[in-house]
Amino acid sequence: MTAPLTPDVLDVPLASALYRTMLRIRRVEERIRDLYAAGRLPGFIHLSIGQEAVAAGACAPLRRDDTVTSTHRGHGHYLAKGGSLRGLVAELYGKATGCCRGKGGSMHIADVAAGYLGANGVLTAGLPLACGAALSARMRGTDQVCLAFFGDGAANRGPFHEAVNLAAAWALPVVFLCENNGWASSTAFAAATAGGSIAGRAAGYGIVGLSLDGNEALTVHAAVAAAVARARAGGGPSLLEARTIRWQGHFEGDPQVYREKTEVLDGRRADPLGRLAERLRTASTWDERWAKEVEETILAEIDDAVAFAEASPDPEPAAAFTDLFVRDVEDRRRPGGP
Ligand SMILES: Cc1ncc(C[n+]2csc(CCOP(=O)(O)OP(=O)(O)O)c2C)c(N)n1
Repeated sequence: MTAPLTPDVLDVPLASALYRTMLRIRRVEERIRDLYAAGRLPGFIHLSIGQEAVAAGACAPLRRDDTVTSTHRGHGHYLAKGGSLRGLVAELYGKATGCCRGKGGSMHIADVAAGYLGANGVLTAGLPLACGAALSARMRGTDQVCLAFFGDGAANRGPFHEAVNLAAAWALPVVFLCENNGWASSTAFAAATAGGSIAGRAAGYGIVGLSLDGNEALTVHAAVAAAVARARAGGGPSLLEARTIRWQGHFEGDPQVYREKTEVLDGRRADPLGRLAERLRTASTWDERWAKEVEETILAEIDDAVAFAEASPDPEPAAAFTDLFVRDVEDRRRPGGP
């Protein structure tokens, strides 16, 4: 059940691409953290700093027309799925140019064009949606796969079992990916979770279950690539569990009185970015100039997204009454629509 999946031979282009995606997520979220602390962003913010290997490794094997459902901690998932950085940042600012026209905010980022069916403030709500997306793909005769991200806390709610059961019974093309960061808000994994593993529950549904080192991007990539291939070929769902560590509080501003400071220090030692850089270095393929260029490009892109968001207009008050029903969305898609 524990996956021996880290490939021995390094695929340098893949490792480099994953590194770039992870660094981009890290730098974007650091900026979001600072903007939030400065009072520039409204609402609640949940960051995934330290967990970037899961987002990057899981989304890389997906096609653009594959779909993803996400959680309240979904900025990294959105960026890894190919979402718009400008759209994300403007959405966090609540601006009309945001990917949800400023009406979603951090916990409700959605972008159908990018195959990102939505972050979700309702814990576990993405799992039944993933079954719907997968069933829709089958009924439309496509080979699209849906990947559902969720946390270990979410796995203890009823919809997790309903969704995994249905997907298994109907052999739906879903990859269930639990991002187990050891905590559900302030509740420790062990305190609320029977059986010691989320992946172990797969046996009860007769599907493949794998527990992975979620700080190893290449391991996550290999496991998800295999699960996606299986789902695409009609082999049904898989239940993967990527064990990782969240470096920040549950939400920005969380005083984290429930955990030892040493845990975050351990997390920093297991830094998925550092590990991947080390892997490239050991293979003698690390290029300082390349790394610097990647960093600079990312920082410039973030500056651009922040400037774009700050210069963008707020939504018109009347916009509160649009996008409420699917009809609105269809009207807009029609040529000459509003
Ligand atoms: C149905 C529901 N119940 C409770 C909450 C409150 N809540 C928000 S996040 C969270 C814990 C989530 O833990 P986990 O699923 O492990 O994800 P993580 O925050 O660790 O990424 C809870 C209980 C909620 N949003 N929705």
